[in-house]
Amino acid sequence: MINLRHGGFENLHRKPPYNSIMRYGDPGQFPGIDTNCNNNGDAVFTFSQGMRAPLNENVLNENIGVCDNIPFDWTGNGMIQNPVSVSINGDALLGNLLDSPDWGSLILNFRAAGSGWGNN
Ligand SMILES: [Ca+2]
Ligand SMILES: [Ca+2]
Ligand SMILES: [Ca+2]
Repeated sequence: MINLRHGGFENLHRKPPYNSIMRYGDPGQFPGIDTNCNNNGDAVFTFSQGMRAPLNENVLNENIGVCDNIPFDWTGNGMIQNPVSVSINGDALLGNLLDSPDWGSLILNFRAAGSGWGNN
């Protein structure tokens, strides 16, 4: 069993900074995580390291994109702008979208090793 929700520490979906197979959509569960900061999956299936900067949907800077200062057109209008206000996770709300360090939250539920061995 793993102790993760689809936004990592929360149930908020489709957060671009949250780069994990736990995330719905692309990047995320089926396309894999984004390894080159273009916000599309690259067929790498792993968990988030929690190292991406938050994205505040009220004041997004398209010049710096989702990581590595690679521009991303969040508003989809063909122009790289700063600032823009737009919801980028598929809901109608503007909020601060946070990455989440999955590896620290993973709980691996091993059975007690060796139980029943050599003592019957
Ligand atoms: Ca990518
Ligand atoms: Ca734009
Ligand atoms: Ca939103």
